[in-house]
Amino acid sequence: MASRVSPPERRFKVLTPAQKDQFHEEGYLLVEDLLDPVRDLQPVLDEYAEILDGIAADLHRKGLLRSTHAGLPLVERLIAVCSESGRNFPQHFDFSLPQKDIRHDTPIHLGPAVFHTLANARLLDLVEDLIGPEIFSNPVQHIRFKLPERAIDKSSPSGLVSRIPWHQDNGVVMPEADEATILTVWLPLNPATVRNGCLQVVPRSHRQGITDHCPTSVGLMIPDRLVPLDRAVAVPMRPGSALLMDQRTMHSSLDNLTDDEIRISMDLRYQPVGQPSGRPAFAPAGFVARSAARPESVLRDPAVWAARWLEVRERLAEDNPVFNRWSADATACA
Ligand SMILES: O=C(O)CCC(=O)C(=O)O
Repeated sequence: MASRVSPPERRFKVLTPAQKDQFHEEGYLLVEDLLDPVRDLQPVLDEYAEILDGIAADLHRKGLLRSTHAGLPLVERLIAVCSESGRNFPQHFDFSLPQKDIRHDTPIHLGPAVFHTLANARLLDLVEDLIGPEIFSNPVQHIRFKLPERAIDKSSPSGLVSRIPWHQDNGVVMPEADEATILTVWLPLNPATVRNGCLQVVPRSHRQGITDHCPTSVGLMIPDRLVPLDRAVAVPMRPGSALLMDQRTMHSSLDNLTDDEIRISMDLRYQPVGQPSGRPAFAPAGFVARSAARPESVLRDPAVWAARWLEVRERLAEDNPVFNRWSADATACA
């Protein structure tokens, strides 16, 4: 019987040569209006509205909420649920695992709408423009619901709900990926503004290698004195736009200074097939997202992706892998 091989993808160029040059020169590139917010992003928000529904019902049952706040739109409802319960739920929403204390029942959201965003054809066309036709979806990936200050649970800090300090993505993974090419694609699902905590980048900082990072409660941080802060540029964005970053570009996010907005974003990473992911503990959950050479290797089934993450969780609940190379005792952190 003939083997069933998927037809080759139709591919469209997204970037002009000038945009590619700009990316390589500056270490970042804003690509406006890449995706359609209604067609491409709303299904993800709908999936998260369902997750929140389950969280609210559970808290209400336990007597931790007076009402489930049903009927409120996603942002208003999440703020109401977090501020009234005094709790945040970053891990219930995230589509990756935490870097410590992984249990057999650690929450993780592995819905089809999230998978279809990771594998979005237009997004992959863009990625292909920079890294070529053999594309691996790196498992270092997150959704962040950046809450207003009043809704943050200060007893349980998380970089998924609060400001992220200066860092390079290359610094956040293990040295095995120092020579790899890992492209970060940052996607806001609603408007990212200077007031609600958009990203800021240091142009051309990708040219200087990896700077020392220090562990903090919300993730790894380059001490401010090692960051050329005078060159930092804030990058407000519309939903549907994409910010591309080199793995060595220094970036951080601003505080959410609003009272009633949540900045919602996905940060995704892609690299050429066959390179080390930088997070070996999660590597089996990465997948071939596009391949001209071996189209049959492309993962198309969200259920298989979800099952791989659950297998990784099973294994890591028994294991205690090392996730980072930096120590708080380093001279740079004093
Ligand atoms: O979304 C944020 O606030 C920070 C994201 C980030 O730093 C990253 O994707 O590496």
